[in-house]
Amino acid sequence: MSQTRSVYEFNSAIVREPSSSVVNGLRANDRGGPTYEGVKAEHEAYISALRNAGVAVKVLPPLEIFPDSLFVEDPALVFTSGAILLRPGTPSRVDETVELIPVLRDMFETVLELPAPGQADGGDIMYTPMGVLIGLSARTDRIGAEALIACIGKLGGKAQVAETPKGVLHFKTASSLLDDESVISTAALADAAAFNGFRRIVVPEGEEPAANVLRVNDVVFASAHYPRTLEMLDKEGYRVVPLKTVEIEKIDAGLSCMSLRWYRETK
Ligand code: CIR
Repeated sequence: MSQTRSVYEFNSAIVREPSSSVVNGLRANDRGGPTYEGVKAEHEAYISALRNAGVAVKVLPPLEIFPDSLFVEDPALVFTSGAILLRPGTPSRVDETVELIPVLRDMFETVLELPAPGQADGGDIMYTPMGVLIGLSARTDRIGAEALIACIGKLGGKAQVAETPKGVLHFKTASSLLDDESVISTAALADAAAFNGFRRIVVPEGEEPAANVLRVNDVVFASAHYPRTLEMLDKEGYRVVPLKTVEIEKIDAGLSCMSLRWYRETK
């Protein structure tokens, strides 16, 4: 996994189309479910943004029996050197991994499996130039995190455990990598030891969901409806691509959740 390119340089991605069952997606607080049409529109704009950023996107078909399966980031983890099938930490999502096995075997020479009994969701995992951070959460337990560190080691990488703030679904719900030196997070993660050595940008109070941005090559995808965060990122010199996330936020999702991303080496 030793590489000279940035961890946010991607030329390949996998996404999965939302199914009409997305209206029943998991949520911690019910503020009314999303509409299928609304999610679909946000998903289509996201695919276009990935393509505009120079990424080849493989679009998988919808899976009616898995309402949350468009959040393809959670059941697997991908690197240039191989893929890891995770063990999602919530019962209704566990078998999403099965659906990904043939896809990943087709696209990667090496596909590892996180061993039982640990659990880990991709939403808790952040690539950084200093190694991979694995946030412990209600979805990712310590056994899963330790087993994942071993899997990442087999692919030539290193990883360490971090803490996810209480009441937050995933580590990356509250933080994201912006560039090789900088992270953006909510105030709850602003002093996190995991980010020692990084420049830290904190989203304004009231705009917490805006901490889930997605750096892809030269651009930063950010939620379109958090004006103070958008202005901050713009002032910091980032090329921001604002994307609507109103519907997916109703089921606790953000911009990183909707893809698996990696740099595929051509032989
Ligand atoms: C879930 O609770 O699993 C979905 N409703 C949201 C998943 C969001 N995924 C992510 O942040 N990586």
